[in-house]
Amino acid sequence: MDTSDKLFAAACEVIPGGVNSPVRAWRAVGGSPRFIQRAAGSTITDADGRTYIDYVGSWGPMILGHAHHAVLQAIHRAMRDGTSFGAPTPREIEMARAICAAVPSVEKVRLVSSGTEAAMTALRVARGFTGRQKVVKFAGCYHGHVDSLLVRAGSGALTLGVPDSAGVTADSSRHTLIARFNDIDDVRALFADHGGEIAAVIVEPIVGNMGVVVPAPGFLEGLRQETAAHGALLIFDEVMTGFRVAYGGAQAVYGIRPDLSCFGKVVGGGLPLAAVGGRRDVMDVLAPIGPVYQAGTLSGNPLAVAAGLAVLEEIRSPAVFARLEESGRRLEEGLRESLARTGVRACINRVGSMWTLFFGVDQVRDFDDATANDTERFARFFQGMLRRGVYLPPSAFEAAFISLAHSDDDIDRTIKAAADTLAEL
Ligand code: KE4
Repeated sequence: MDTSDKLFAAACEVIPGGVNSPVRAWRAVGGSPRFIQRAAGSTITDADGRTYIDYVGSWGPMILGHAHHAVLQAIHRAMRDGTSFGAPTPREIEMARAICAAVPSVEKVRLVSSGTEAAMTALRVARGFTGRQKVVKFAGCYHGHVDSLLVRAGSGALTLGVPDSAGVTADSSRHTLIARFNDIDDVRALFADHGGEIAAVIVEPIVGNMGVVVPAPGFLEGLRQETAAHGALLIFDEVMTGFRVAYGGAQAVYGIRPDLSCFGKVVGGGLPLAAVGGRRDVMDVLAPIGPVYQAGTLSGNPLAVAAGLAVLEEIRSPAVFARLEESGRRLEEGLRESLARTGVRACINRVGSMWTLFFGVDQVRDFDDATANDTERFARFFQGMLRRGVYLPPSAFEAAFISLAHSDDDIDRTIKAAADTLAEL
């Protein structure tokens, strides 16, 4: 047994499943998870001293790479003044202004501590603003572990093969309507049946939680038109895509103006910070000025805001996203060449620095396509890559992430490891 195995056994004694978030348990890929000791730049090092090129990046936050000097300095400087006050601070204004400046559809922002909180708040705001109860989500999209959204969810819920969760009462999910991603007729049918009752449609504009699935041409525009026509709000869950696929998020890439947006991951620089923001008139329903209650002891935490601001400062230049796109393009090209050479049936979906390799299918456009992928073969690929020093997301239903710290040599080594692994699949 190596150190990670021993640590996992010990963890399982006192932590359910040995992890604090299910997807980390490697249930879908076999073996026991590597316990990580430290990380720097594009690499992580486990408790046995093995170093890997990291494509999880803490599930998205590490766009600069791990332990970036600007982020560490910002945290260190902030922590000397204290860690949390439970009172407003000047930096929270800076962060709210930075998000509003980056995302034109956002006029006001509420900072929270997780993407789940952001999505939960967005739903409550939409229901409070419209006075309606129903929400539309898409099979395979994941918006955190909000009861009413843990229905046909993606990410860890899909990874474990239980898109619906025990403990979610029929009452809390009966106002949740499910549509197929990329099927605007499905959405139109729901509005035809429930139009006046639907408070909002919530969507990952580029899905990361089925693995990466991109919106079909016209789909997001269709959602915008349908929601506007029926007085429902459009919520973009950009927890993963915000500040990841572009500085202005997926809404900048596709030119759509949602009513509310959720952010997380990158915006917190790896510390617990997320946000919900949008139209001024909609956000003003929030307490203390409006009737919709929402609160958080650590909301806008000074260290998390300092870390997030440091990241936003580092990624504001368009050259950053050009670099991420170039790294992503090179990796995709190399993987495609390896797939062609080995004749392994698979497809790659990628937007900028977020990507997924799906085995056993030729294209993945929605939940049905994604769930047809060969998860057994993915598990073997994952283990083969791990043996060759490449650490991928331990699930076929997740996005992998490239950071600015991934060098050309990292990309080349990843392609080589993939070529060797595919050859033995
Ligand atoms: P958190 O509550 O985990 O901060 O955010 C929930 C969330 C909301 N919306 C989207 C689009 C998300 O991707 C997430 C969280 N993503 C998963 C990975 N796909 C987090 C990893 C985990 O669950 O451990």
